[in-house]
Amino acid sequence: MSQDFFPDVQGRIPFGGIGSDDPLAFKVYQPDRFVLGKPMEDHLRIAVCCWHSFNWPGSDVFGMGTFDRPWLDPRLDPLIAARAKAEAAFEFFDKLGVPFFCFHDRDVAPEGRTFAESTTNLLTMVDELEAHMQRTGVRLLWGTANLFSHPRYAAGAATNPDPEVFAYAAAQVKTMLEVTHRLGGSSYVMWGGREGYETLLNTDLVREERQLARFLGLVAEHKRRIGFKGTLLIEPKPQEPTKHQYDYDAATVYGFLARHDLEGEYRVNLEANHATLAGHSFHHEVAQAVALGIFGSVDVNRGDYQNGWDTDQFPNSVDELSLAVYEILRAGGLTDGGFNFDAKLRRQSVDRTDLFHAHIGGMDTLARALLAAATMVEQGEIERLREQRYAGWAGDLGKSILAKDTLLELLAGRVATGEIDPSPRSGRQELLENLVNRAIWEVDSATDHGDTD
Ligand code: XLS
Ligand code: NI
Ligand code: NI
Repeated sequence: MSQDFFPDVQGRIPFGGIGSDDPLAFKVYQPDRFVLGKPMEDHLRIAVCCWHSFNWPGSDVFGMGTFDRPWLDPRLDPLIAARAKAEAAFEFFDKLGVPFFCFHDRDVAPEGRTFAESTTNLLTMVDELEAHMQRTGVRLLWGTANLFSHPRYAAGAATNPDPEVFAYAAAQVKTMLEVTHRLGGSSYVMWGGREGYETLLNTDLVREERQLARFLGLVAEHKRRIGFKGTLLIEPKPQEPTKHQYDYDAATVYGFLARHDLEGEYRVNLEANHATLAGHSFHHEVAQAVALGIFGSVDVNRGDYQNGWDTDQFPNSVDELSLAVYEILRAGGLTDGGFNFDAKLRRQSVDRTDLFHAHIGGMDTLARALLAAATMVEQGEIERLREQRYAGWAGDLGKSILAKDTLLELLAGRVATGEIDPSPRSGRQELLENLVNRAIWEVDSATDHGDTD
């Protein structure tokens, strides 16, 4: 089959520059443009996700699918449909020019009547994916198992009250981890969509925590057994579909890992809209994960400030993303992580070409954010002010406190004599915010002039 599923786009989406009025050209994203010593493409490691973009028909809780997706036609034989879906997806990746994709087992292959049949379907499709990957050069950023759609997982996977469900989920993750390894994935993601509760009245928190820790331990052990060198990632989310999810946010995940001796085994895959659902900014989640040493990868999207659910929209705010990208650059940049578009179209975006508009806009937003963040790093003023703010800790008093060379009594004595008498200093927040805006606006004028250094 070599159907042209996206006939409106012939060949690769070109770089048009900020002055271009071609809606199907990048305005800022230029994969080979050098930023802080490496190509933009390697900074951002952009991935397209298979679930929202290829496996979702545009349905919501009130209505059926709206999208024009011939590969999702329920009248097709499931494996023929899966093949067409893979063709469409790789045609899209290739035309868009992204280096990576991500998928769940069930996004690419239909669930069979038995576990064995599901696995056979998956492995059949993995052969196809492998061929597409070789043909196009598109690589796997991460793989994951869908442990939330099937009715068996209604009460959770690892945290299910029934150990048989735990075992079933374990079998599914084992298979998908091996598939990810075989396809050369950079990492493997665990999103515990239903690892939480609907009501505390039927929930044993102590047991469920122990089960989840055991599950994560088994996965880490299997990773070593098969020699998979990629990173295991936990994707925090506070709720939805459950009322409460155990992997609430980065700090909660870190506490859980530390409590269960799993530190060093897992990092986090942070999603922008999950941060806002947890009552944080995305900037906070990234900075917190970096501070805890568990930052791994990003699911990039945005929420709607008037809605309380995961609207998973494509990102379009350079102001917000610049701050998150700045934290990532400060931490040394992405290593095996990436920016995966875990984002979906609106239900009225029924044309197949809308998928291009969404990704082009998201990639340009990310690229602009990268340039702004790189300017902040290069100018160094924000870091200088941050360091200056803590300068006292490099002096004798600060050092002796941290070195545990002091006692409350000694400190109190020095304060009592008036030797220590602190005076308030400006936190300079407005100045810092102006520096951020200046970096963003500088990018504006640089791209206006077609400056490519
Ligand atoms: C859902 C999650 C999910 C994970 C992968 O909210 O973001 O899409 O990224 O299972
Ligand atoms: Ni996600
Ligand atoms: Ni999400």
